[in-house]
Amino acid sequence: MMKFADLIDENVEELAAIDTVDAGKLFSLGKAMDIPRAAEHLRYYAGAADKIHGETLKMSKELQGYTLREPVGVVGHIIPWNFPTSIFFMKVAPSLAAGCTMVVKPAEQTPLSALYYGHLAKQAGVPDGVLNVITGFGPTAGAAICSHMDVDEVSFTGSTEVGRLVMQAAAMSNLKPASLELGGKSPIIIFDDADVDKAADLALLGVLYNKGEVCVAGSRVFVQEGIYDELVKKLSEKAKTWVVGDPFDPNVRQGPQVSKTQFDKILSYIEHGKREGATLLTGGRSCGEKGYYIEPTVFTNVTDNMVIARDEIFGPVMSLMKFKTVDEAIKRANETRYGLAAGIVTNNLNVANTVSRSIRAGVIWINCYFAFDVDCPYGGYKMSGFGRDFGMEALYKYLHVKSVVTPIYNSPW
Ligand code: TXE
Repeated sequence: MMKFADLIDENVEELAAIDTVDAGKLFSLGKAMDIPRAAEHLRYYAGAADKIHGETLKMSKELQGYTLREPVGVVGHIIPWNFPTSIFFMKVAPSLAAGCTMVVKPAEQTPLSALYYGHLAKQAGVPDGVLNVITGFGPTAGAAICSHMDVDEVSFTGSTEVGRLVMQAAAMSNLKPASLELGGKSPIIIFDDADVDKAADLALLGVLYNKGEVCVAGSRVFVQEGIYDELVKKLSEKAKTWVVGDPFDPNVRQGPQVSKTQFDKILSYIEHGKREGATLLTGGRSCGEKGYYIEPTVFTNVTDNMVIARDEIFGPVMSLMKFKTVDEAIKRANETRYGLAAGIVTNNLNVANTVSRSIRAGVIWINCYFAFDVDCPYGGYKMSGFGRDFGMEALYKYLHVKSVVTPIYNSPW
């Protein structure tokens, strides 16, 4: 795994370029974040590989008992297209360290880097048959993994709709455990005491990062009434300076959407928002003559029941909403079928503590957003799924606990 990480470091530029070509991701970010972090994740779990152990049990009878942690066996990993490298290693690194073998299916839109990683794994000395990359479409290759009788566990990241199918197929075949990381409609709550300039930057990044194709995108922004007008002004100014264009250009902050399907879906949500009566503060259209580029889009006057405030758009579209009290913010932030992430912007410790414990979501970022770390478990509540990636939680996901028991004396047991 250490050798595998070194080979990734040696090929950063090429790997970042592959994900840019495949997914429209910013080359600069791939080079600085996605690819080096893949190597970091391999090293983190490589360090854990020789520290996997069970416990000695205090049994109630005259028995001696201990647990072993054993690899679950063959794992099927199904990867989406928005982070082809990061999600590949989010799944592959802990399952390799756990001692599992695996079949990895990248998304049909972005299969190239996964194939490259298969090649690097071989070069690094990962034995044949341990890390298998199979490209293909969801309903065929993906579904085959989920219903296969010899796949012992499936780990899926993708849409909530397909998450249901994955679980169904797992249940109907060999009852393999499934972990699901699905969609989101995450809130960012900005309180009156926030620095308006910084809060506007955070909110914009929260929804525009990776052109909004992020499961934890902070697409519902709640702003307390005292700073609402000032924040709206700042957002409008800043959104206009956000450069959209060629993802290889270092000055560009937002590349093209991944596919025509995604591009059309986002534009149709924008039209829906206009029809429902939300006000377009900025953006709202595609940009340029060619390619799937969409303007950074901010809607104001959004109500909680509008479709743009409820559905995952998965694009550069923010819904801005005003609130009065802490209780109101908590209640409205929780009024979603999803529960992946939430952001809180305040300097008031009591407010930060209260809100972070009251939001039903797997990760809460206080005065930051996208603060991912390999040591920090990550996953959903509610219809955002279950099971945790990252941290030691992810390693345990790929390990069974086996109990071993023996009598201490020559007892009648
Ligand atoms: O996802 P799919 P799509 C959300 C986002 C996006 C929407 C649709 O809102 O607009 O989903 O994207 C494989 N059995 N997210 O249609 O279909 C597929 O081949 C097994 C959020 O591209 O869920 C791909 O590898 N596998 C999300 C993976 O599932 C199947 C990231 C994801 O594709 C399958 C992506 C099947 N029957 C989209 N059908 C996040 N949580 O980050 C498809 N797949």
